[in-house]
Amino acid sequence: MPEPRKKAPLTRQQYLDLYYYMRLNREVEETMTRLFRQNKIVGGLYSSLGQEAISVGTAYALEKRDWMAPMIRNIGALLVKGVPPRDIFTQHMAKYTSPTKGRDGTSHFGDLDNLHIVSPISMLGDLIPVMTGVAIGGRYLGQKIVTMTWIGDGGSSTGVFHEGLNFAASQRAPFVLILENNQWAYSTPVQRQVPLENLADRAKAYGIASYIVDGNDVVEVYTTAKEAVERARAGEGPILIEAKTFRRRGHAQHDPAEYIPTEQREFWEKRDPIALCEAFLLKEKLLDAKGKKEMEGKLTSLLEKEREFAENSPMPPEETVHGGVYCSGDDCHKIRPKWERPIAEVMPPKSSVEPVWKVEGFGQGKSSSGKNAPIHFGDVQPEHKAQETKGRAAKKSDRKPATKSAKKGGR
Ligand SMILES: Cc1ncc(C[n+]2csc(CCOP(=O)(O)OP(=O)(O)O)c2C)c(N)n1
Ligand SMILES: [Mg+2]
Repeated sequence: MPEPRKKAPLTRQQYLDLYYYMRLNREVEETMTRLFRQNKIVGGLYSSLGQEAISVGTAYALEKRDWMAPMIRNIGALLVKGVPPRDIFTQHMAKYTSPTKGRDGTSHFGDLDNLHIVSPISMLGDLIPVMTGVAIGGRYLGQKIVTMTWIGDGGSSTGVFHEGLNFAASQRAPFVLILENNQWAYSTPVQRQVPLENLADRAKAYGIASYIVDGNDVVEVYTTAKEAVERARAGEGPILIEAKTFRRRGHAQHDPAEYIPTEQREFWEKRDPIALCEAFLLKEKLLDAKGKKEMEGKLTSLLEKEREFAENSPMPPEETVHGGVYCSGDDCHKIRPKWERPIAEVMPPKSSVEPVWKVEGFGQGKSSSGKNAPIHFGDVQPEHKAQETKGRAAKKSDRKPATKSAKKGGR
C-alpha cells in the first residue's frame, strides 16, 4: 500500500521558493513557445504546463550533493538544481553558447562536474538503471547521496522500468523514482495501457515503499519527496512516488491533442498548480500583492536578459561540428574509473584473429596521448582522421599481397 505522509511545516522562504520556481518554469517554457513560433527553436518542443509542481517540488527535496536525471517535462527540476534559463534557451536553439555547443537539442544536456545532472536518455526507462548505478556508485565511494529521475505513465510500461526498479530494490539503492501520471502517453489514455488504478502499486512487485501525491499541489509534492529522499538516504532502499496530474498540452508542439475529452481538460485546468499555490500563499499571508509584483518584475527582467543572450549568441562554427563526439579522456570530464588492477588484466579475452584496424594503445593501459590514463573510446578522437586513413591504408595493403599472390598462383 502507498504510505501515509507526515506533514512537515515549511519556512516562509521555502513556500516562496516553490512558488518562484514554478513561475520561472512556466515563464521559461512560455518564452520558448514564442521562440518556437518564430522558428528559432531547433527540433521539438515539449511542455510541462500544469505539471510544474512535480518537477519543482521533487527537485527542491534534493541536496546539492544529490544527483538527478531529468526528462523532457522536467525543466523545473533543472532550474531548481541551478541551471540558468540561458542554458535552456541556447540548448533549444542549438547555439554555440549552449551546454552542448549546439550539437544537441531540447533538454539533452547534463552537468556531471558541478550540478550533478545526468543528461536525459530518450529511450524511456533507461535512466532507472543508470541512476540506480549512480546511487550504488555513490554509496561505494562513501558518499551519502540520493539519486532521482522521472518517468511517465507510458514509460512505466517499458521492460527496463521493471528491470531497473527490481535492480534498484535488490541493491537497496538510495534512489527515488517520480512517476508522473499525466493520464496520457502520446494519444493513449492511461486506462488503455495499464490495468491498474494506481501506478504506485507497481512498487509492490519489488517490495519497495511508495507514495501517491496530488501532483498539482506543490507543498504535498515537496513534503513527500523530502520524506522519500531522507528515507532513501537513511538506507531504506528505493522509493516510488506516483504524482497524479494532467498533460495540458499535446505530446509536443506539433500535437494539438484534439483527442482529449473536454471535461477532463476543464477539470484539470481548474486545478492549475501555480494558481492553487498562489491562492494558498495569499490566504496564509505568506505573499501579498506587493511581493507578487516584485517577483514578477524579477522574473521578467531575468528572462529578458537570458532570452536576449540566447538570441544574440552565434550558431556553432562549421569547423566545430566534428568535435565533442568522443570523450578525449584528458580534458572532457573529471570522472575516471579507479582501476584496482592493471588495465591489461581486466580487458576481455581476445581471439587469435587479427583486427582489421587497430586503436593505438587500446588494451595496453595507456591512452593514445601516451599518458598512463585509463583507456577511453575517446582515445580515438584526437587521431580520428589519422586512424581512419591508417585503417584504409592497412586494408589496401592487406589487399595488395592477396591480389599479387592470386596473380602469381592464378597465372
Ligand atoms: C522505449 C521507448 N519507446 C517509445 C518511445 C517514444 N516515445 C517518446 S515519449 C512517448 C510517450 C511517453 O508517455 P509518458 O511516459 O506517459 O510521458 P509523457 O509524454 O506523458 O510525459 C513515447 C511513446 C521512446 N522514447 N522510448
Ligand atoms: Mg504520460
